[in-house]
Amino acid sequence: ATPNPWWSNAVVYQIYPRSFQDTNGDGFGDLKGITSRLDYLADLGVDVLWLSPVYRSPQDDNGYDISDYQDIDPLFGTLDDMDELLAEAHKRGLKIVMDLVVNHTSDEHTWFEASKNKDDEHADWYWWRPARPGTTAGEPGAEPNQWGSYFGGSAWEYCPERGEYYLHQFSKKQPDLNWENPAVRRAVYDMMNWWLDRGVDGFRMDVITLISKRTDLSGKLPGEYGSELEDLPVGEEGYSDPNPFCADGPRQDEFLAEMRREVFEGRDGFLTVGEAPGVTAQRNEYITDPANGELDMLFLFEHVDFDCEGVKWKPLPLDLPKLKSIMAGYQAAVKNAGWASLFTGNHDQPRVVSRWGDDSSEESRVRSAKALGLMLHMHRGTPYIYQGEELGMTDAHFTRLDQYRDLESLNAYRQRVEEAKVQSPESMMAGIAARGRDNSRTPMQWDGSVYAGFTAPDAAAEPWISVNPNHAEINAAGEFDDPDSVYSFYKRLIALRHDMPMVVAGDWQLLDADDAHVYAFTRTLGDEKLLVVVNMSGRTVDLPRESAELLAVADGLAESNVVISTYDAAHAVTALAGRELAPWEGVVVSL
Ligand code: TEU
Ligand code: CA
Repeated sequence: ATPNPWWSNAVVYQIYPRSFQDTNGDGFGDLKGITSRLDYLADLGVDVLWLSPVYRSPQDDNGYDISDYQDIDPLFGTLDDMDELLAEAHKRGLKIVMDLVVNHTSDEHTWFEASKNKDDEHADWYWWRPARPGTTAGEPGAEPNQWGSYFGGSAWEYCPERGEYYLHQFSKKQPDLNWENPAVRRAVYDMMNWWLDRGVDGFRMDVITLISKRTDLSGKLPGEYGSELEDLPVGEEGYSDPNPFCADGPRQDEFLAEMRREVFEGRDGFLTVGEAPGVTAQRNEYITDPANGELDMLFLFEHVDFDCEGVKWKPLPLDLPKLKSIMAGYQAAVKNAGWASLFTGNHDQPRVVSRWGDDSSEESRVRSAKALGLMLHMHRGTPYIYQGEELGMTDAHFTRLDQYRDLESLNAYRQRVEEAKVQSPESMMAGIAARGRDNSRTPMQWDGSVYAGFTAPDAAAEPWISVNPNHAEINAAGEFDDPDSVYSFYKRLIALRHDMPMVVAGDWQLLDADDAHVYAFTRTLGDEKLLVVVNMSGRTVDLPRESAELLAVADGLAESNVVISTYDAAHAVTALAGRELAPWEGVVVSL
């Protein structure tokens, strides 16, 4: 078998630059801010930093709308600042992975400006389509098909200069690139090589599994006038979902294999992770199997999409057996080939301690943050830590619409409450409070000062989004030297992955799948076995049957058997001897 690639025992830390550290007092995080915090990240023990986009952008979708892939937006600094960050990170043994957003560009990219002219060489770089026959271009109902945008409204925007519509699965300022056009692919690969030659260590690839769209033999998209599939089902907001026709499309493998050849061949020490909404665990194995030369790993989304009533704005409480079955599917799919990413948080998700833990008291917040971290990091795969997760940072708990910044939430409120009238204001505000993306975008909490040390107390401008008031109790300064802090616990989890081959390579096997409160599984490597049991609730619970039976065969457990636990080792031994777990008690024991 191929030797374990370097990233199989790495831990990746995601930085959302806009909210990480501001050094020039404009209320926005910047590259110099990241450089100033590298010692903190090196101390935490992570190996790779993934930066959300810092390229030139109108910031319509906070940088996921790129207008120049080979320049840094002045909001974050300059290319020199980027070069300094790369040098300083590499000095500390930290790798830097950039966010590659090439399913779409900004509508302010020169490629898109040029594409508005049908005679330009860029005319076919995007998805342009005429109005439906028999309609008036620009009028409602004239759109080429019924697709809706992830960010509300139609996925088609009329461009008067060209007299046609362009496709945008995301905001109207994010036109989809036409990957069927080899010139587009060439331009993307050249840009990627430019960054890798500059010292970047790889890419997180934004919705890279949406780049191959399903069309019929005549090149018509589903739902287009005259296409084989004309009438698409429409949802409660009056649009149809583009995902089934764009996720993991017919040329997905071809494009990823071509990218691997054209960009990564001959290089080493890099990491590629593809964001893959709508891709199944089985396809994860194929796409990440090194034999197929595509990507090193994927982000799958079933585990962060299931706890709602079909739409994220109608959240449901955690159904633990359902989560366990999804995670078991992920693990089973890469048992023999391929690799898994492990995440519960990122800049698009709410904070996991608020979503699946309990942030209602300091005690339950700290315990549940540790339990959730232990649960995730003891799986087989590469863990991703989202900035602030290592501190146990919580959701924003905003109460007013004007506190939110994210166009996804603001558009959804207007679309669902005011236009389609499919959700009440109260229900929608509760949904945004529980699942809005701004929950994870409040400034990083460095200390207890007025803006949490994210920006100076006398900064010229307020932070772009409110600092969470609980930064007085939850901040890095207060946790750094506290052995019982969430920060110190994450440090130990990260060290385990570096020090215990079992944690990296051990087979994963779920136990007690149906238990509604305990997440239990084993890791096995040769004749070594670890038992992981996590009480994912705030009540004392009995150990479920299979876990208890496994413990019974192990003679008396001693504290030396406890690898890590969310209480202390003595508490763990007593609890397991009593076949019970205290609230949010997570224990890893070697049997
Ligand atoms: O996210 C893609 C995506 O699927 C998101 O729409 C996310 O799943 C959803 O918002 C959760 O409700 C990527 C980026 O991570 C996101 O920040 C961008 O807004 C999006 O692509 C467009 O670039
Ligand atoms: Ca700044």
